[in-house]
Amino acid sequence: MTVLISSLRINSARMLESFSTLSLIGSTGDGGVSRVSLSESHLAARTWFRSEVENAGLEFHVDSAGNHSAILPAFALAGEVAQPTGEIGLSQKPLLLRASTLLIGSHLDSVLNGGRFDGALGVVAALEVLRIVKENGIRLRVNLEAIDFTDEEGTLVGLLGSAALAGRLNPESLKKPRGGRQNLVEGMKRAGLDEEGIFKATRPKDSLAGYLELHIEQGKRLERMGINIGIVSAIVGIRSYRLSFIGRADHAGSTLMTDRADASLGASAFALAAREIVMGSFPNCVANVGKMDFIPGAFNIVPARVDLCLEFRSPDAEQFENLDAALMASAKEQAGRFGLELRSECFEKHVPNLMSSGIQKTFADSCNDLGLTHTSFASGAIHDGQSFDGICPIGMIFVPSVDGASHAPRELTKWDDCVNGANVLLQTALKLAG
Ligand code: HGY
Ligand code: MN
Ligand code: MN
Repeated sequence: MTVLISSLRINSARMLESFSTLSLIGSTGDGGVSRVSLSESHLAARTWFRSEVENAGLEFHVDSAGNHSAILPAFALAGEVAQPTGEIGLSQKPLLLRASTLLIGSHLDSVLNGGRFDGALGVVAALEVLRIVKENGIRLRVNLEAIDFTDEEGTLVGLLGSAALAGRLNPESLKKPRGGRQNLVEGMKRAGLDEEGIFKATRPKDSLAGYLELHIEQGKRLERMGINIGIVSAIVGIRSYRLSFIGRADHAGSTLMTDRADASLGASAFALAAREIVMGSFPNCVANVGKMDFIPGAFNIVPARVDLCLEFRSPDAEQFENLDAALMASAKEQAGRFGLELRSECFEKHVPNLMSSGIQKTFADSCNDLGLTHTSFASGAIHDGQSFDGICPIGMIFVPSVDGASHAPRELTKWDDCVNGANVLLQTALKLAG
């Protein structure tokens, strides 16, 4: 039976069943999920993933960074002399060539009380692509690998699994992870991982043919424009700091306002100043103060210290440095204004990355073949593909987010849009791997 490859489509009902089952794992009951990296619910999702892979008759693999994969090995093309890998004689079985691998991935971990589509859609779609290729007996020159990367969200480190696989993990980022060293150690223990093993997950650079990812947009652009598919042109760079504004604990009642070294004032003034700086001088960047811990933290004690979690992002490397300098200068200024000491700790930095123009074109061809409208823009969220920049071609597509919502239980993408994205992923993987 010859299969017209361009006519192949994913099995929507099967993918929906997978996605719906996955959405129950770590469900917060309000449409969202909470599956923070290496938590029990995240590990339960990985157990589910393994059963899906094995039930689909695909090879299961987990590496020493905890990345979970389904693998569909490459097949020797008829008449091609293959180097058998350990098989005696020229068996009729397809030979597993020492081929390179096209990775199709995303992540099963979520942010705390997040949405059920962020990452999860990309993993179930990747799995569905391998199922379709397998059940149609399509022979590809490369291995196809659907992969769920460890700690994409940075609850512990950030892009941990993909950076480890790419050989780009900075040892410092595990020594001083943005999610806290103790949390990382406990997570690794729950998952049966160890630091040394994580660094051993590196793959040979020439073993990767490329990286593709389907993801929800997590913004309003596609919905506003009424367009089916976003072809990602670039992914922003990201930097995170912990800033500590240090004052002095005092009695909240008997200490004159003029006598206080109130840490809350410096931290609060900085949060407002950061917004002004970005909106005033860096309009295509963003900054976020996602957490402030007041220490000791009581009604009647003037805050001695406030630890503030700052994250900022830029699509442009040079502008990034200027934004970093402007924000740090402002933090110093606000600390000085209220007689506070400032301490800063910088966590992992990811530079902005361009997506492969070749893959962008192949995505566009697939959209056209499928009669889907498409546009191209940079991603304001970071993604695992950044770990592979300069190692293999990387490409991403987005599908619309209803009201742009994400990292919240109201995160939603219409199922037809999910199916559109998965079909573009399937057709593009076949074009690139064929
Ligand atoms: O934060 C992000 O950009 C992504 O969702 N990890
Ligand atoms: Mn994501
Ligand atoms: Mn996310």
